[in-house]
Amino acid sequence: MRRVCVGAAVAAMTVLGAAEAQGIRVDGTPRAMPADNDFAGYFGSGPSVLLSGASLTLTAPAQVTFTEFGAESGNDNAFSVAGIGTLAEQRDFGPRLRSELSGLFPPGPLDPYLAFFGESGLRIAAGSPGFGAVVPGDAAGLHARVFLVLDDAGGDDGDFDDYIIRVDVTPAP
Ligand SMILES: [Ca+2]
Ligand SMILES: [Ca+2]
Ligand SMILES: [Ca+2]
Repeated sequence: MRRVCVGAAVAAMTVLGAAEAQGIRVDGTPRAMPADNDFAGYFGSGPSVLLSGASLTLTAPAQVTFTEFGAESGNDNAFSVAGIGTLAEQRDFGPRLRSELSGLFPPGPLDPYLAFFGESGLRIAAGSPGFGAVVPGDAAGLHARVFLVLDDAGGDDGDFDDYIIRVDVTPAP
């Protein structure tokens, strides 16, 4: 009887192990969190890392949800997911969860789908300098949640808090 229980526990651990391979990888240039990033205390309880020029990759098919988290700019910034829709900055600070976009994505680069839009419609695509991400302290790992953080002037003041989108990744149903 005991052996059966151990077997069940091992099976459960195997399932968890498989789930851990699911996630999002973020590449970019690590930099210190700017002192004037007004959201620095809201990115989660553990240590986190800011990456500029962020580039996102999915390791497995996933449901990815993009939720408007906050904004500091007071500008008309926006965030677009190609084929799904656009979130428009609501010009209040947050943090709070507001409108969201969600879709099923294949494994591979997410960059072709993602862009912020700054003042005058300036497009700030994934991988470009003003497109940042805040990830948990183990930046090189796979993540279930990251934050996309815009510097809407493309590096003008470098505070990366002008428009913030929370990204949540769950296994494809
Ligand atoms: Ca700021
Ligand atoms: Ca800025
Ligand atoms: Ca700002």
